Amino acid sequence: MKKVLVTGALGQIGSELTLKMREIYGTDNVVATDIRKTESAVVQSGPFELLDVTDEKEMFNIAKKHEVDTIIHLAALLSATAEKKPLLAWNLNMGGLVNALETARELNCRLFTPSSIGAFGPTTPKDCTPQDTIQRPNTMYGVNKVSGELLCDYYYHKFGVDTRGLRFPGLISYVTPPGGGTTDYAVEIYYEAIKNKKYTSYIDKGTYMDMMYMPDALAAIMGLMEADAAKLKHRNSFNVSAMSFDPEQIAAEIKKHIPDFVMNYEVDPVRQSIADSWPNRIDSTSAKEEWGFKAEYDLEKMTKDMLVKLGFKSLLITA
Ligand code: AKB
Repeated sequence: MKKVLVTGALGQIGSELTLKMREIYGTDNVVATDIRKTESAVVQSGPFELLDVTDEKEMFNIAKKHEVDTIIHLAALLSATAEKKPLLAWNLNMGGLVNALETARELNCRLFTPSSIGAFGPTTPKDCTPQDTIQRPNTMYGVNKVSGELLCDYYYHKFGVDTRGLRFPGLISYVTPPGGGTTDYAVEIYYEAIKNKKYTSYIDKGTYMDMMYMPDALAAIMGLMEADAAKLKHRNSFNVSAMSFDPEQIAAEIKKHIPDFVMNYEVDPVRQSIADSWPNRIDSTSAKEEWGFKAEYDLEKMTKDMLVKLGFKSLLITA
């Protein structure tokens, strides 16, 4: 990766990945784009262009102007929003991806785009979910993710575009909050624990989902994009997970630092049914074997770091 274009650069992954890549590849070599412009570090610290990813011509022109060799296509709606606005999700998630793939084909770029645990469905094996398995999701987000995986493989086989992807679990970060996802509770809980010492979970006890701390997710994207193509048996997309927990377990971990933290439940049927259709824990063996994926953070280490980074000062943490 010498010169990179990032779409959705002000979103949850993009806002951290852009800054990290600017540190590694050089500020001018990472061009951030988003549909909106803010006063954020991403906009201030390097090249930035306004881009609606459904505008193919504009995407092509920006990529050509900056002579990029890699596209990190992140702009998309997450699962809960996609379920509320399925047609918008189809148009944005699939339209944006087709435009990114076409731009990559025409300009001979590599392309990364995230898939998700949402690419699995109720008939997928729930535990130790294999890399290659049944994918019949019953959500619009899942339909987008499976179609995206297939389309990226198609562009690789048909046109030789170097497409690569990861099936991300819920991503947890103290920098930019996610929006419209099913796993967002695992981020909100830390903010509420510090602010109010209580949290009402919209996901029920006993609902296990895969999760990952953002530093591991950023390392995974760059690790996969730098991996030797000859070693990749899979491309779109690799299972990657760092931990799996249910709301009771994350609450218990927070309680170790904030003993009077209280967890309540008010289950949201839409997000609960999405969560119920996803695996409990996926198997990341192919990612480990083919390009050396590894995660540094488990629930305990992540919780300590999240609380410290969000400004919580605890004797238990510093002891
Ligand atoms: C979501 O909840 O929609 C995302 C995901 C797991 O893809 N965080």
